[in-house]
Amino acid sequence: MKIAASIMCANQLALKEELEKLEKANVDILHCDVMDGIFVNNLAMGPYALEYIKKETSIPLDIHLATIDPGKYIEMYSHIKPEYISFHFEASDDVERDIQMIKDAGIKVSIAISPQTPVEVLEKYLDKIDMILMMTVNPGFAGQKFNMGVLKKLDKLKKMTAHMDKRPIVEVDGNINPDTIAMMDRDIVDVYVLGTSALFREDGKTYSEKVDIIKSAVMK
Ligand code: S6P
Ligand code: MG
Repeated sequence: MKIAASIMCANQLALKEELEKLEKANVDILHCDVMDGIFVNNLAMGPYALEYIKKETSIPLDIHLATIDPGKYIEMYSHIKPEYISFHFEASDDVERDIQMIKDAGIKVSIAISPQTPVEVLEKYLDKIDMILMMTVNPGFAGQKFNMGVLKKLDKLKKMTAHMDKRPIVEVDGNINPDTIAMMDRDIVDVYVLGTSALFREDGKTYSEKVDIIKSAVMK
């Protein structure tokens, strides 16, 4: 199990302190949303911001491109050298090419799918990718409600990958908290992205305490 923190949800005026607190809380991955105002109705995290973040932290980055034209953004962000780049299946007009572009940059490949996209679209790419980003809310905004339809998709994905010696890891993103974790089959989920609902809302607890709460919810 790995814990990722969605850095778009952190206090953008205190990013340095936020990164220190996330490191102290042993967060495994920094999930970085990139939004273009077209694929989703929001804007987030340009390359300059991510360059500073990459320099400042030892936590590996996972860049989530919620954009049209993935190839353009893969080119724009590859020099940051994240561990993973996820592009949206729905946005790609050539999935094989986008996979190859990420591989050629020496970065691990992930395909993201929105809640309404059937998981079967990933079938022919399963042995070519390192991660699947299963969106549990519509991409675009923090603070949304968990999409229950994704539970069945996770079950299907478990069956689809059961025969594989080494399946891609699975990351869930959107309204991840102890209640939604309890509903998921945790055998198929490897990375939990925490945003406003489990980590960044102020409630008097430290990030370490909140990460521990999530870890024990996963273990239950
Ligand atoms: C949503 C984005 C996510 C959010 C995160 C927010 O478009 O891809 O990464 O930042 O899911 O978490 P929460 O708990 O506010 O839904
Ligand atoms: Mg995301």
